[in-house]
Amino acid sequence: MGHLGALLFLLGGLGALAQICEITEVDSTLVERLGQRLLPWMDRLSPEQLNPSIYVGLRLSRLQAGAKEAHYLHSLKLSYQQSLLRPSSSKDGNDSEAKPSMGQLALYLLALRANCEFVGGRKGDRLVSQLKRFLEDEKAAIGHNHQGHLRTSYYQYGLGILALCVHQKRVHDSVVGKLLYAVEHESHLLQDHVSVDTMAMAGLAFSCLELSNLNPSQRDRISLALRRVQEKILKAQTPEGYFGNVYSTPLALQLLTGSLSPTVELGMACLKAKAALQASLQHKTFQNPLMISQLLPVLNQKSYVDLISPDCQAPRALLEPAPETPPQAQVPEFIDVVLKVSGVSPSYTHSVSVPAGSSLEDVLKNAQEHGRFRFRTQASLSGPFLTSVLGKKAGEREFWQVLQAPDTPLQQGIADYRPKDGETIELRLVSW
Ligand code: B12
Repeated sequence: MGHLGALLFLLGGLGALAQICEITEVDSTLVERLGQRLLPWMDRLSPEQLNPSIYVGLRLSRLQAGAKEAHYLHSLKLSYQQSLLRPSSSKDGNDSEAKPSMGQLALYLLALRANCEFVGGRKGDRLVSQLKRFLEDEKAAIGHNHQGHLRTSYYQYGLGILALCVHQKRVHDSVVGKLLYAVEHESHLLQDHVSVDTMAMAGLAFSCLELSNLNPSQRDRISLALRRVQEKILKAQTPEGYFGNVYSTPLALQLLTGSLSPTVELGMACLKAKAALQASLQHKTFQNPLMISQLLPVLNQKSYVDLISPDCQAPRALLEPAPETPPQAQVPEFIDVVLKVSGVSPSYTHSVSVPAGSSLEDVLKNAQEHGRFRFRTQASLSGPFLTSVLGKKAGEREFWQVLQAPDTPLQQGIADYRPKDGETIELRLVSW
């Protein structure tokens, strides 16, 4: 067991293990810097750019954005109510604005709860019915034999159940049953890079159901599934200490923090994860606002499950905008990046020259401007999602995977990843 194990064993005896997954000693300037990175996003109020996850993350943190925050929630309410409650095909035939997905509606409901509101009234009830309908449709898509495919994902399915749960809205046992089955049999949840995130989200939904006792006849099955999720996440710990990868670690820690069955093994794993995460904060690994929004609650010892009874009076420090860094007047250094596309014919390989520090999206734009390369993206809460390359659109259950050649999938999207000189980036059409 070693010294560390012995210490944890002792702490366990003292009942202190439950807090061992909590991150308490992070430098407050590092946390503040994370919060500051969210501020510019709070000025982007177009329906495409509004992101309820940012609001949730901030409210569960120890930081606040002053008047901006209330204004942001107001914009979220206007946008989500308008698009969700508008009939599917408006009279003017202009229905080009996509309606929020199941997961986006769920995040919106979490945002309301983060402001200590319960959905209610006629409009609120319609949103709840809509989310329940989404879940019922997905349940039907999975089918009796559990072999069918969801239109969204188990991640969004879990998010939907969690959002209804924190509003104390009961969903049918059969809806919860599909998520339980998926965790019990797990094959559907194990899609490489997304499995820990999905497991964690399912676990957060189960934690909420367990605490709220909304589905009493499934109580034992829920507790067992929760333990199973915890075990799977612990097994997915990398040698560096991350659960899955650095970006799934915040959600995993949200789940483990609230664990009702702390063990020595859990304590050791969390200590390692905390150290790894703290090192990554020093290295500015968290730039994406969605990722920051999932991390901030963890740095405040909170999780989405705390939205069952949020503390809206807790003191939070006011965020000041980050001081502007003066633009550098140097002549930019150029780098060469090789862009390779497989899965299309004729195949495509081309070298692109861009200023050092450019994002992969800049590389793609440059290739498009100067050659036959073509690409399209769709806005999402994580940023621009690559949907089509060289005229080939990813079909159902397919996506354009982004890799560093020869075979390493990137852990960031095209807007965030900054290739280095001489690197080869491959875009590969794959099924999931
Ligand atoms: C499900 C999922 C996928 C599915 C999405 C399709 C589906 N079945 O729904 C698939 C497998 C296709 C996928 C692909 C990718 N993913 Co993914 N994905 C997720 C997951 C688990 C849930 C997303 C979700 O539903 N959110 C909730 C809804 C309400 O939000 P949304 O914005 O409406 O959801 C859409 C976007 O998230 C988009 N999407 C999914 N992944 C990514 C990644 C990026 C960078 C972008 C811009 C968009 C995007 O698909 C969702 C459905 O339409 C998250 C986990 C997490 N912690 O957030 C990872 C996550 C967002 N993905 C990630 C990554 C890295 C990718 C890839 C870049 C991997 C790669 N090397 O190719 C690709 C995207 C490439 C591209 N074409 O642009 C990282 C992002 C980390 C970061 N730094 O931002 C996450 C956090 C996983 C992780 N721990 O590494 N993903």
